[in-house]
Formats: sequence, structure tokens, C-alpha cells
Amino acid sequence: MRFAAAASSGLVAGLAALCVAELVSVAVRPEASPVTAVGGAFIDRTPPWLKEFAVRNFGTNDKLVLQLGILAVLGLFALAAGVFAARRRVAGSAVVLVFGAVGAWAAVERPDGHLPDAWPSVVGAVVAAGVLYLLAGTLAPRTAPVAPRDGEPAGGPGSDGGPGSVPSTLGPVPDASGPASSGLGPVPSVLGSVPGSFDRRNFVVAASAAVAASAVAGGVGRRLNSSELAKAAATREDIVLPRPASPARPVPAGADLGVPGLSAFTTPSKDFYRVDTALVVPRVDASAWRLRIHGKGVTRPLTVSFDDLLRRELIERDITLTCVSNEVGGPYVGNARWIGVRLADLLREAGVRPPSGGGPADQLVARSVDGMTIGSPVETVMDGRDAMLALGMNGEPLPFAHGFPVRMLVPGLYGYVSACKWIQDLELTTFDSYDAYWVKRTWSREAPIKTESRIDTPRPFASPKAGRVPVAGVAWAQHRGIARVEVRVDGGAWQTARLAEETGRDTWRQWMWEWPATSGSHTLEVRATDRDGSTQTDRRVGTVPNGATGWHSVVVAVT
Ligand SMILES: Nc1nc2c(c(=O)[nH]1)N[C@H]1C(S)=C(S)[C@@H](COP(=O)(O)O)O[C@H]1N2
Ligand SMILES: [Mo]
Repeated sequence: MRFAAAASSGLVAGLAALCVAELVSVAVRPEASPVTAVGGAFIDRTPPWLKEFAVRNFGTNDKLVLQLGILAVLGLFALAAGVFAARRRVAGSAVVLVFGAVGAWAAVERPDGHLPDAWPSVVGAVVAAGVLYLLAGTLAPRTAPVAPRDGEPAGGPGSDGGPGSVPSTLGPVPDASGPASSGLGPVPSVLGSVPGSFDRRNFVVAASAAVAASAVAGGVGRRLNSSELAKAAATREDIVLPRPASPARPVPAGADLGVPGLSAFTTPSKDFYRVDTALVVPRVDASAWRLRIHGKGVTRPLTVSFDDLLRRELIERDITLTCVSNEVGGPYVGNARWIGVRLADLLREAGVRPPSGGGPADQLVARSVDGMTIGSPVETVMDGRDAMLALGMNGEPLPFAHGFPVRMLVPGLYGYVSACKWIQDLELTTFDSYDAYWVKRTWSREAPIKTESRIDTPRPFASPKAGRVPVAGVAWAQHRGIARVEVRVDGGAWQTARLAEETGRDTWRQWMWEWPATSGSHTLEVRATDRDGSTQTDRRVGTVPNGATGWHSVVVAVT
């Protein structure tokens, strides 16, 4: 009984820590709350194999799994701390401070961390240590008001509950649930100290009070944090995107083949894949947002505001974005209609010349408000393609999850070397002198998107009826364009698929082939050829270090 109470006192203290930290994070920022900070530190240190494992098994839920994992570990340690504190009140309570230190360290050392980010963990831990100390006090073995005999103290041996105390089952313990124990007053016991017994009511009262106070602190913290978020949402809603000076050509009807189960040509923003290291989506106030352009070869450093960008000539383009972590047949690819400012124009205004024009910088490093760094080749950014600072996605300001207020996009390059979300700084430098975030983690410095194709329908292990079965999917080779897609069944001859109308070389292209399916189990395979004439290789390689290759195949059982 006392053991269970001791363990739960740890949980109560842990809850107090998290709730108080949530409240304090209002004064700092939501990202500084301990679970988020520890999660972020964990993400920064995740080895590539583990990241791939998480992405493969949990997909976009990987962050939820991580946070639940942290809470579970925290819970176990809290239980242990509670049991320890019941034996060693001071030392046990002090252990909690160690957790605070871990949280504080994690918050401060994140790429975008500052000293104040330590506060939520520190205050939370101090409060939790206090709560644990008080609760451990109520767990002290109860002493009966027996008249001390000849200088013997009322609290007899074992009253510290320490290693020498007698296990409760051995002694004649008055039934703690009996009427005698329900009062706070003296217990009519004939025994002196009762090892293993404690005032249950005192404990329950104190623990309940701590839980209630924590819930209030946590609830208020949550509420205030989310009203901050609501404020950011309001600034986003106020934005009216001007008509682009250079609009995209309407998506031709022929770009969408309309096959059931086939990915739409334009991916709705709510369905667009999301890949980033942010446990809390940054909510940037667009009116306070600034972007600085500086570094090697910048003769006129620039600082631009969101309104500055809105007043510039805007371009609108359909661009397909792909993640380097996308496995063959995977979901981390999407196509959207983006509105933005030509990045090359801004760079030229800042005096930047590409390496081919004699410029000293070959790497453009983008930095986000959450400390992400993404390096792109200056040559590529300035070679005439529609590299942009995007402000709009599918006719609206960028969604928060996709980089509001401004992100970078470079058609033809994987996201981790081109598509910095929540961007706030652009630095001209060299590949020799600086490695960006993922490059430090074994990914390639440069990573053009590989020619790929995917079968969307039929789904794996589908059981279509024999007869004409539409086989359809998407193929992409951004900035080169798709020239041909072929399908084959059971390793037979390649069949040329029908391609959807081309909208540009920076987008994916739908394809479809009518399969005269016969009953039985069959394997469908697809391969694409880009406009440079390269055919997608069948060589299976994993995503690290610069993108997966191989043919996507789907097994179906025709009935
Ligand atoms: N700030 C920031 N920007 C980022 C990332 C990130 O982790 N943080 N991830 C990049 C990666 S790996 C990809 S694939 C794209 C994904 O963009 P999306 O989430 O809008 O699809 O964003 C890129 N930009
Ligand atoms: Mo990515």
C-alpha cells in the first residue's frame, strides 16, 4: 500500500513538473516545454537508420510516437523517484532536479535554443521536487501517541522508513482502511511506531491537491499557448495574396486522367506530405517577419519584410516537391501551385553572382526560425529555373505546417537541400566551409531528384476482376520532365503507358495503362524515362545518402 502510494507520489510530482512547465512556457515559447525540447534534442541526434525506421513504420505519426515514448520513460523514472523519495526524502526529491536539468539542457542546446528556454524545465522541476518532498512527508510511518517511556522517543526505531524498517506484512498492522485510520487525529494503537503504515488520508489529500493544482496550471498554460497560436492564425487570415504578375497556366484538363485511386494532379494542401524536425509547428507573425540576405559576394546585404515581398513581382508555378526519404513507391511527394518571388532576382539585387559568373559563393544556406539549415547550390538557384521564396500554396498563404510565412523552393532538388520552411536567413557561403543540418548527418551535399515512378492503382494485394484493369500512377523527374512511362506484368515485355498532358517539367505526370488482366497472382512493375533520355534504374538503393532508386512493383490477385 505504502509502496503504491510512494510510486504514485512520483507520478504526481511528474505531472506537476509538466503542467508547471507548460504554464511557464507561455512566457518563453511553446517549444521550450520539456517534452518538446527533449524530443527535439532526440530528433537532432537520431541516427539515419533510426530515422528511416521511424519514417517507415510510423510515417507522419513518428512525432507522436516519439512524444509518447518520452512520456513513458518519464513516467517510469517518476515512479522510481517516488519510491526512492519515500525512503530518502531529500535525496529522492533532489533526483527530480536532475530531470529538470536534462530538460533545460535539451531546450537550450537546440539549434534555435536560447538561455530563457531553460525556464520551463527548471521551474517545473523545482516545483515537482517540492511536491515530492511534501508527499514523501505524508508517507512517513505513522506513530501512535504512546507515552514515551524513560526517555524513549515516541517515534520508535524504523521511523525513517529506511532500509532497516520492517516490511509491513511482518508486523501487526492495524487495518489502515478501518474506521480508526479515517481520522486525522491520534490513532488508538497500542503500538509505538508502525513501520509500513502511514496516514493514508493525509497522503490522499495532499496528492489530490497537487493533482488539482497541476491541472489548473497545465490547463491555463495550454489555453494561453493556444491563444498565442490563434493570434498567429489571425495574422495569416488577414493576408490577401496579390494576383501574380506571372500566373501559372490553368491546369489543362488532360493533366488529370481521372482514374479512381490515382493521385490528383494538384495535391490539396491538407493532404500534402509533411516532413520536418519540428515537434511544435512554428507560428511566425508575418508582420514581424524579416529575411536577411548576406554572406560571401553579397555587395548589398538585404533585409526584406513580408510586405516587401508582397509588393514585388510574383510568379505562380506548379512544382512537385519530393523528400529524399521517400522510398520507392512511398508517399513523400506532392504537387502544389505555389506563389512566390523569384529567388535569383533577390540574390542579384544583393549583388550575388553565380560561380559561373565569377561569384565566390557556391552554397546558399537557408536558416529557419527553428534552426534548420538547408544548403543549395547557388549555380542551380540562379540557372533560370523557378527557384522561389514561396508565400502561397494552392491559392492561400502557406499553411503553418508548410512554412508560413515564407519558404524556399527549388524545382528539381530534394526538399532537404532546397525547401527551407519558416525561412529567416539566407547566407552565401561555400560547400567547403559549411555543412547544413542533414549533411552533418551523412546525407549528400547536393541531391537532385531522381527519376521515379509509382503505381497508385491497383493497390498492393488488391483483387480486381479479370478483364480491363486500369493501372495508373505518377512519375516525376523534376526540371527534366517525363518522356515515357512503361509497365510490365510478371517480368514480361514493357508496355508503353499513356501519359497525361504535360504542364511543365517541374511537375509530376500521371500515366495509365489498360491491363488485360487474367485471373491469378500477378506482379506489376513501372519505370519512367526522363527527357534527358535516362531510364529509371532497377538497382535498388535505400534513401541514404541521396535518394532511393529501383522500380516500384505491386502484387495483385486477379479474381
Ligand atoms: N525548417 C525546416 N524546413 C524544412 C525541413 C525541416 O525539417 N525544417 N524539412 C525539409 C524537408 S526534408 C522536406 S522534404 C521539405 C518538406 O516540405 P513539406 O513538409 O512542406 O512537404 O521541407 C524541407 N524544409
Ligand atoms: Mo525531405
